[in-house]
Amino acid sequence: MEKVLHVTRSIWKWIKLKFLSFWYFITGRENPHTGVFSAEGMASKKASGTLQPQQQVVHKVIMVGTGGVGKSALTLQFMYDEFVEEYEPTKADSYRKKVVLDGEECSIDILDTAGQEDYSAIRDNYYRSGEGFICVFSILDMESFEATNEFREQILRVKNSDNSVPIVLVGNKGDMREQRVVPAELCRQRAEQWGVHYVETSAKRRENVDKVFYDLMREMKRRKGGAATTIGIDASASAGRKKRSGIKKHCTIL
Ligand SMILES: Nc1nc2c(ncn2[C@@H]2O[C@H](COP(=O)(O)OP(=O)(O)OP(=O)(O)O)[C@@H](O)[C@H]2O)c(=O)[nH]1
Ligand SMILES: [Mg+2]
Repeated sequence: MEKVLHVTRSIWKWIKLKFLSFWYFITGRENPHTGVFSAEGMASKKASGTLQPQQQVVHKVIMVGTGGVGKSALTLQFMYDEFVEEYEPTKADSYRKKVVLDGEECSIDILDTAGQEDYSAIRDNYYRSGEGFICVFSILDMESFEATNEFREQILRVKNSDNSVPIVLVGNKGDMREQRVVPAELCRQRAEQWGVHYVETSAKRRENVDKVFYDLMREMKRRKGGAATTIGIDASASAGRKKRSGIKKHCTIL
């Protein structure tokens, strides 16, 4: 008898849960048991501009610059606190990390692109999806510095913008400053000309790495205002997972 009662209670509980899930789905209300919104509910919340915890803001960042300047090294330091000495040219790698930006939890998507010339034709497609760009050169390589102008022009062209795309100019390999060939003054001038921040980094020593990403995210957040990109519930769980598959003038020297 007790067994029959137990089975009946379980079936009743199951029917109740299914009914409630269906109810929350069709009304678009938050299910207090799961914290999950229906798709419709999410859309209306997004339109009203109030982001719930499950709908995190995502900042989409793209690493650009010529081959060998340290785009991957900076990305890997930011993601995993590790420095890779060996040079392995990138084709395209994407990463996602949950971060707390000025007290607010959000996510950053990083697309680490290929600097080598062979891949230049596919850059347009990548740039289209970017909201902010980290334009990297090596302070040991004048050509890589010169090339930053072309990267910026391509970004502005693809984004159909005059100069309102968030960009940070980064001079990397700061740990080898005694061998520098790009004068710091020239870097500052270029950043001033572009109206962006200039930061000198060392991916090897993890100097100013976080600053680059956080400065850019702040700028992106400021410009996005209410129209933030959001991700759904399932994507927000992928913290730290590698998914292989008018600006103030500012300068930071180490
Ligand atoms: N000393 C020093 N070496 C660095 C630094 N950053 C990167 N490197 C080295 O420079 C080489 C190239 O670095 P990558 O990060 O692979 O360069 P990349 O810009 O991603 O190159 P592509 O993927 O071809 O576009 C590697 O051997 C790194 O170890 C740095 O801050 N200091
Ligand atoms: Mg790379």
